Amino acid sequence: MSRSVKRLSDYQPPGFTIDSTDLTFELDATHTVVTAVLELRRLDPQLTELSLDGQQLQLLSLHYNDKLLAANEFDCTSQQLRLKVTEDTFRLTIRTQINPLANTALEGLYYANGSFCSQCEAEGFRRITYYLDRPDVLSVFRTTIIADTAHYPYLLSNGNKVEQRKLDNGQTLVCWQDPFPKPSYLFALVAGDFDLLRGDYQTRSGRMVALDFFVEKGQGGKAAFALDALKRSMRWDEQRFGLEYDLDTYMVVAVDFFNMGAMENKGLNVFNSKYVLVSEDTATDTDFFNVESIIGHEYFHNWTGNRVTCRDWFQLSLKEGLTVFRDQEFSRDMGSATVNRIHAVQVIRTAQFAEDASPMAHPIRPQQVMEMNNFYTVTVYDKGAEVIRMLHTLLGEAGFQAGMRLYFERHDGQAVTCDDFVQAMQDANHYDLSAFRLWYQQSGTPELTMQRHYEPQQQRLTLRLNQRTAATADQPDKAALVLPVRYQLLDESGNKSGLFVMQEHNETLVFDGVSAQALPVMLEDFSAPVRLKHDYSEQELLRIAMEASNGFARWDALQSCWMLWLDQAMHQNNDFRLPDAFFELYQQLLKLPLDDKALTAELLKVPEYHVFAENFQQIPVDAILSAIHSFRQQISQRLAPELKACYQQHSVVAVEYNEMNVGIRALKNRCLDYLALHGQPAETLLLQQYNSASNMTDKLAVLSACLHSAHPAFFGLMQQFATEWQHDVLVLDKWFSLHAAQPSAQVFEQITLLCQHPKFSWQNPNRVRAVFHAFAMQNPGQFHRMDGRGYQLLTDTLLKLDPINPQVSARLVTPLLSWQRFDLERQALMKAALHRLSAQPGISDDLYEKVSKALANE
Ligand code: B3K
Ligand code: ZN
Repeated sequence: MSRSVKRLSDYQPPGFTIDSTDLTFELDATHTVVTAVLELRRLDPQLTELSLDGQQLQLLSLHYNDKLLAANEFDCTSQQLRLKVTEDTFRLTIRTQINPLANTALEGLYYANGSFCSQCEAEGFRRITYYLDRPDVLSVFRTTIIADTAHYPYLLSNGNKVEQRKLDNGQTLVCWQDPFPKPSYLFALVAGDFDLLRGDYQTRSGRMVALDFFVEKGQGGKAAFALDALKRSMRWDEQRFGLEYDLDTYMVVAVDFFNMGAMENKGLNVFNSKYVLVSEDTATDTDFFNVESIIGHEYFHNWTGNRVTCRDWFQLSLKEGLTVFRDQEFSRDMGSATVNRIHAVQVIRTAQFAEDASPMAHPIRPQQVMEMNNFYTVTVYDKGAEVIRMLHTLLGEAGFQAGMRLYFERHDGQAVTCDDFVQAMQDANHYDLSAFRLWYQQSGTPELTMQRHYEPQQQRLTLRLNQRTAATADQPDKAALVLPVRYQLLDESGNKSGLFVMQEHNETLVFDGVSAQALPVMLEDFSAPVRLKHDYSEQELLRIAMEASNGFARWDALQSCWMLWLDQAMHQNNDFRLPDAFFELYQQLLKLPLDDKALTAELLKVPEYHVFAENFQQIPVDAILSAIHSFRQQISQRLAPELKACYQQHSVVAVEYNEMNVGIRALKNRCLDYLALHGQPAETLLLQQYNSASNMTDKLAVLSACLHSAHPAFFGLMQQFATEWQHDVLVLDKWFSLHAAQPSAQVFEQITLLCQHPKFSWQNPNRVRAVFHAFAMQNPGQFHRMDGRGYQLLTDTLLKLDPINPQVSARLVTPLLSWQRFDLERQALMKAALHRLSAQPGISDDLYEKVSKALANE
């Protein structure tokens, strides 16, 4: 195993490039032969040796121009193919053999569920043929696929189909040509038998684009929403960013075996079927939301990622941060803007802040990497999107769009860096962004402290702001960052709002002519990804929650209240009672919900474990869980009549997925979640909703309400659900997850049973995640058990999974890495688990990189 670390500072431009890549695949599940004809060109005349990347390839033959090379004329190791080169331009013909069926890592070309599928980002192409497998080598691809017609009627690759013919031996040959030069990570190949759902789209310049969705046989009807979402994405990108699609066909294939959500291969997106196939009876509103947002995300990559790509993998946020920003803006325009922002902020405050505080801390542009797949992180993606959002805040929509135009004008067809992007923003706006660039280099979560000082004589309010970023595992020293701080001053004499751009460690913001009651609401809409420490009292926070015009500010003030109350609950041994003013606020929301019902449902929610946990350096697991339990009990008891009335008022909703229906369902099901705590009397309500539900959102809401309230109806309903849905694996995944989140020791036997379920498969990432991600992330009580059983279960799982699929195992290990954040007993147990992993011979680079970092400062 290589175990070598690559550094951004070692970047060297490529010495050779590949002008054209002509690939022929003779497909066979276990013996696929790939013939690659590469036209190479030497860029650095000093170089006399060419080195191509390769992994797990069997070389059959190698030609230099027309000459077959003998084994002693090149050097072929498991990672590389090296040969001496004398000419400036030459052709290599490389024949390799691969075994797609044995490829359970699902990286490169793999065979699963009767189809061939590929995943090349980040470095999977080298598992297909020897190549310059790096994003700054752009080549024009032509791909010929030959396969058995009966089994694989559809043979797909990037670009336009230029040839299709039947061969004599029952095989078909199809040839694709992609006119846009692209790096190898955007290559894709799919072969199989599918249902095909077709649509079309007329671009604003009048070109017709064929939209083809390939999905599992019999599932075609479930792709209609995704097809529509694609059309909405195409329209939106034209209207908001002025960007139009560039090929004649846009294909989406949905497959069951996939390591992540989806992949933006040029003209041929591959999706996890979970993010394409939805219908009201099988998918929840959240599933619908995710389909639309991921369809949008992959589509938006066509410009931000494909037309302009990354110079090297350290620049990943160039395409991911920007494309997440774009998909968030798209979702915001499609649904409740406030709730969308709340959800995005929650990802930052839980998962991203946790990553910053972990041994895996890294800036949005990492400086060193062992396994690139480990850096498709919430930091690179979501914090990356926050950095783009800050640029948008500083420059405004018009300035930002001017920057985007200049970026494409300068760099269309190129592989560039994050600096190139910021430079385009800077030059288009004549705005000095030199200090801002630190966001790309510095990891960690800044803490912004605000102290108020009021002088009654002068009617002057002074805010003293201080920013400080604590050392992270990867970087000891931190400097001051540029923080755009949006604020609103709530004052009887009228509200003022504005933007304050903080640059130094300490700055002051002065408001004149304001009353003693004036209340500054800082960091509105989470205008910078920081932790805000303020000195508000409970009363003031509740005032913001009731009076602020901005829905996000109201929600955020309530979040701060919950932290105060958790603190009090912990100090009062759970004798703590939530204040009357809080109940009044909830009462009002239940009686008179806001127009935005989804926001009302968010306001009525007690934060989850992870939200509370992220506010502690050392996480008091048990205290948090028992406080959450007590808060929920108090709400359900004290507000029973209001909850019931609100539930009943909103119980009839049309099934269709749209903003209004989604909001009503969210509100109704929030009430149900509290009502389920009423034990036996709630049973009728629960069964009634379950049995009359016309959609999966309402059905699943009953199951999860039963789960949260440990309601005895849970097991009966789960059985009923399993019988109803045993044929549909995507629905069954929800059932797996609910079982794995069960907050009692029974969960261990249950998980053993789940793994023996006929539909469970260790090879399928969705199944594995449904069980074990749910267990490790949604079952904190059992995962963090003091007897170590939870950690042990996860470790056993990782040891079994790592040889099968390292990408999935390296993702699942995350909760064990942060052992330093727990009490000493748990620390010892978690470290023991990590040692078991690191002692395992042959552990993957993926897992090794994370485990070794976690154990580095033991
Ligand atoms: N670019 C892909 C992610 C590839 C992950 C490689 N391990 C999906 C996306 O961000 O759109
Ligand atoms: Zn992406």
